[in-house]
Amino acid sequence: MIIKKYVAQDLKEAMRKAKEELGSNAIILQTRHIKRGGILGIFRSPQVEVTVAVDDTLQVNSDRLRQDMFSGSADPKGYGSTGKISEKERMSAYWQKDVLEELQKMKSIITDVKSKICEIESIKGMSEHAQSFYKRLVNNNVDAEIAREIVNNVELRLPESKNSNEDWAEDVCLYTLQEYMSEVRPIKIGGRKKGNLVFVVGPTGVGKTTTIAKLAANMTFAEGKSVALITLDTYRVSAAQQLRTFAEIIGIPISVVFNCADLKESIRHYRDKDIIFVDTAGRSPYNEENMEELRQFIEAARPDETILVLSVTTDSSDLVSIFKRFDDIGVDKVIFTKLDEARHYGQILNVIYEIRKPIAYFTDGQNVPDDIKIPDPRYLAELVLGKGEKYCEGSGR
Ligand SMILES: Nc1nc2c(ncn2[C@@H]2O[C@H](COP(=O)(O)OP(=O)(O)OP(=O)(O)O)[C@@H](O)[C@H]2O)c(=O)[nH]1
Ligand SMILES: [Mg+2]
Repeated sequence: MIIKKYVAQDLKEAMRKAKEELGSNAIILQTRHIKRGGILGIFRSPQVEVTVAVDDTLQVNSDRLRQDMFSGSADPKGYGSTGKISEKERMSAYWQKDVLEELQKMKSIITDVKSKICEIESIKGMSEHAQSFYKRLVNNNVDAEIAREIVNNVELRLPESKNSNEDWAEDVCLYTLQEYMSEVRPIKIGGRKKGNLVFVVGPTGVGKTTTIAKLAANMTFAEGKSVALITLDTYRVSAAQQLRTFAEIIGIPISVVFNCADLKESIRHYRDKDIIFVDTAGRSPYNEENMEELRQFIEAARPDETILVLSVTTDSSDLVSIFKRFDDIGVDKVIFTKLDEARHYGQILNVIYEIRKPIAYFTDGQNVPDDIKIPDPRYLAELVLGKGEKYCEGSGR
């Protein structure tokens, strides 16, 4: 293993230097900003120092080895302790790398084939309908095990005599799917309780602010409720401005708060409103500091509900792990966004199956306030089964 440091004006330049010397297999171990030059620290220009490593026995110079082999260079310099390597060593390094790559590919093919065989085995004895539903569910991103459980239930509900009726079988499948996603709980504000506090949390860019604008507009205009907004997103100037613009258009008050004391004060200030939405900064759920800060805001505010916004364009397993991180601070329900940007919807079922939380809404476009809906379980079931052309090109959405 060769480990070297390179200093340059920026990372790109430092990596260019490293790759020029060590080849394209150089791996970055560490990067840091350093200050160099200048008198008494004045006029110092920041530079970047990268520490890179390469495996000098095999990978490092494989590109050069290839070049040498094809160019027929008999005596390349700079390899091994003697500064030279023999033709035999070169050939061996070259083939070792290729063989390893091939083995890796074969391993992944075998894993795929194994899981396909398991799949076929597990649905072999089932009716044609059940097998076809299984394929449809898996093709729509439903996790294979969940799909198997669902078609098992469908199979149990399909009496022999009705087995041949395709429409009826599909209805049974949709009904079964519906049961898995039946818990729909939009925000309810009624009665005499005022100052209902709703925190909207989630990773970056999933549509938190836009969704709050849609909800606030609908509650104000369609339901005649009094709404106030608070934003904790003070990290980007444009973020607070984005919500402020929505608030101005809707004609509702908004506060931008920087700390827990201000937050409590704003909540007190809006205590006579029917509902107060708190917009939070989109932060990585894997950043402990971010999550701790959010936890402190939530502990200070003690919201009536905390809603996690998840985009269906995110992979199922990521959605579940995002949920788990946010659930540390307590999540009551979820909103799925960007349904219009997805082509398969099995991830909705996968996530709900795993997290067992109600769905409050889904959103299917950028238009405020129209593109938000209270989910109908039947409709969700149809999406998950890949029925219809809900959001596909040419469907007018
Ligand atoms: N296609 C589509 N775009 C959406 C939807 N909801 C929001 N967006 C868009 O997604 C982008 C990000 O939306 P924001 O509301 O700013 O997302 P955010 O979660 O508040 O982002 P941060 O505050 O930066 O974390 C914007 O361009 C929105 O118009 C949706 O349902 N469908
Ligand atoms: Mg936002």
